[in-house]
Amino acid sequence: MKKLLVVSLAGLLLLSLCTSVLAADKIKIGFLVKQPDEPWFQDEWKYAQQAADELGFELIKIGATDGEKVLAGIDNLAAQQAQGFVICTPDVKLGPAIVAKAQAAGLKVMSVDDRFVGPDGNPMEEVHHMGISAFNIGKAVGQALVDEAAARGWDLKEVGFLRMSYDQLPTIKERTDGATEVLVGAGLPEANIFDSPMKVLDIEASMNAANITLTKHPDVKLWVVAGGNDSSAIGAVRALEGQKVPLENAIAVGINGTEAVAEFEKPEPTALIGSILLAAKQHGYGTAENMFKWIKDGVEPEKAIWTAGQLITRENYKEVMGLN
Ligand code: FCA
Repeated sequence: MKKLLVVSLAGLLLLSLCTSVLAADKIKIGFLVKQPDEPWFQDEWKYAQQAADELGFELIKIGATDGEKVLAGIDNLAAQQAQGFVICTPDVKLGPAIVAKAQAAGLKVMSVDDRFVGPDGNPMEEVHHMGISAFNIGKAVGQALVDEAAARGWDLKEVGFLRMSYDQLPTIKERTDGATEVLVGAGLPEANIFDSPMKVLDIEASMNAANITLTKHPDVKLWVVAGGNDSSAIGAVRALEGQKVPLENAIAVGINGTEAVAEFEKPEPTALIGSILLAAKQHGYGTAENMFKWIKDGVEPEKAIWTAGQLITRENYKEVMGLN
């Protein structure tokens, strides 16, 4: 009996030793995002978690809304013995500080969505990155606006362009630049571009910026709206509604797709007629998987990966997104 007890105790000990070794061996990867409340980032986390579950690593999600939280988050990852992290930084100028801190802690780092900017103002090309083809996606927004304006029989010379800009972030500037190029190319006069700088990238800031522009230009009757993402377009749509601009006089197209879906699901249409749906799975699952393989097998990810988008509208979003 005593022998049996000793043997089974030894067995238990071995088992617990094995599981703790296994737990210690499990690769840990951080995923830091700048706006954890935005549906886009919730999607990235969701897909990164899917990668963790399927590939067998531990994902540590950190909402990093400012520089302090980013640096504390990296400390936290180091304390938990993580081996690397993927980050969409709240400020691209933090790039050098993030890299230095990651190196000091022996953590691998990859950026997603917003590319780090170095002290010289140029993108930090040495840091592995996955981002969207921002200028082309902006052009797709411009084209969707031009097509809808044509379908409504509008003369672009009479149309005002609510440009919801956020020029301090290069990926966003490229998007609004792309939309602008197409609109101007199609005949929208430069004088009709009403730049509406946003203080932050959310719906409220977009609404505030659009309200300032709309109040200054009560003479403009027809409006097109483009911005860096869905929130930037949706806030302006709310401002147009608030200023009683009729639905048939306003056309807005967003980017991301995630927030646009909530607009499309409303029983009554709004001025947001479309959005460029981005590849959230690639950005969430793909970056986490790349980081995992880099840590586990030493397979270095591609230095820069640029993803595409696809126009979704109230009519086709369910089909395109497989929501049927
Ligand atoms: C930026 C924007 C997000 C999303 C992402 C791909 O980070 O803030 O909304 O568009 O690029």
